[in-house]
Amino acid sequence: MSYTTTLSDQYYHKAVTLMPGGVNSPVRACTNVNATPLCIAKGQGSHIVDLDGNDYIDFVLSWGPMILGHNEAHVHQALLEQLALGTSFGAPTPLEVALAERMIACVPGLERVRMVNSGTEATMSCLRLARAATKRSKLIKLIGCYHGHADPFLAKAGSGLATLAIPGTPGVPDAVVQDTLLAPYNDLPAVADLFAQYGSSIACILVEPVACNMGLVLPDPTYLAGLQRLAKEAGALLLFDEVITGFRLALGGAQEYFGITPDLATFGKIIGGGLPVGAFGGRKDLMDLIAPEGPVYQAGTLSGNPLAMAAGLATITELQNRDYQALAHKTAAFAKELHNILAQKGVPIQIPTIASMFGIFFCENTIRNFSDVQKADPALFATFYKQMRSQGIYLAPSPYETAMVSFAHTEEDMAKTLDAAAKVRFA
Ligand code: HOZ
Repeated sequence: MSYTTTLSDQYYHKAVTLMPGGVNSPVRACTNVNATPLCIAKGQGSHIVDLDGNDYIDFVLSWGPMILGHNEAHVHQALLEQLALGTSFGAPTPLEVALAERMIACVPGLERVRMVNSGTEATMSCLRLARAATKRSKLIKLIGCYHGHADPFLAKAGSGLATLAIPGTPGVPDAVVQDTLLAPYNDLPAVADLFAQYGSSIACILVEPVACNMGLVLPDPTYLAGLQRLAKEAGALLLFDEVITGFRLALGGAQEYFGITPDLATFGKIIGGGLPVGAFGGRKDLMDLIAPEGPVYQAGTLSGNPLAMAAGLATITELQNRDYQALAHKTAAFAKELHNILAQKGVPIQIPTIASMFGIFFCENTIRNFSDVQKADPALFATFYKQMRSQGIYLAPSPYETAMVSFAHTEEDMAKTLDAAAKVRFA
């Protein structure tokens, strides 16, 4: 393919005169890999096409939602049908009831659910509920986990904050993050220490059950059960942020995959089928505290938006017919080959994988937490990213994000990606 990005670059140069950094979310600016963003024209299946007509195999998948691939036929049809009926009413519709019913049927710990518009909104509302239910204010957050951009979560967070090396952010009052207690991921003694020190004021532990926003970091086999035990002993709640893992690790998300049922959980991405959506839910006794059933206020004009509900419902319905294990096997086989190809080039490399996700870390050490992640070589990552992109392979432009595989990725896509990796030069 001839790879020129003239039109993408033109758009980007106009965009920087109109929007901060020329983007609507920081990581996609590609600054840390010393590249400019591609402007995307369309997507179909596992491929996207930029304005210049370059075709890419997409391992970003809109950062997670497009598990069926782009423009999937059932989702497309569901959206067309709803479009003809109207796009927003700010009132109940059958679709939101159908999606709630489907989610509750799939996710083990979900007895009640509230739809919102983004993962950030879900997680900030869920924290409010946890604080109200326990009448406590502090939360334990794991270093390198990312829970959206609400104030209490912007302490040593992953994703864009890690990519741009922003430890916290101006604009968040000290008093707000004082209630955010931090512990390294996969370190149960550190969490036990926090409970020993602040036990009676800790409302909850909030965790990505698989950390997907500091690259991909898997929980140690006993970690999630350990967090659950520590929370329970202290009368605190366990919150799973399943915005990425929900309906990706399995239909029942991390709760099904690991057999651990949290008190509350948040969702986003896949449940909107590519439209803006979020949700939080869990134990009925806790969710009954949400207004108007209870006193904990939470609201939204576009919550339960019928287009988003239609896309989400069509996606989950289709996922119920799909083979998650086969997708996991395909991803694991690919990750193993990719590891071999890169290791043969003499670069240090770790490719952790779980279900349909993999991480890319240019380092020797196995990855268990954020400080391990920080030992990876950013220059090698940037070299890899740019050479893969110029060969038609679209990866997240940051080692602090996770690569996604969809049901639409073919064996040919995977083979082409491995061929491209074999051609990357690091010297
Ligand atoms: N922070 C999100 C990924 N983990 C979204 C990044 C983006 O949309 O640019």
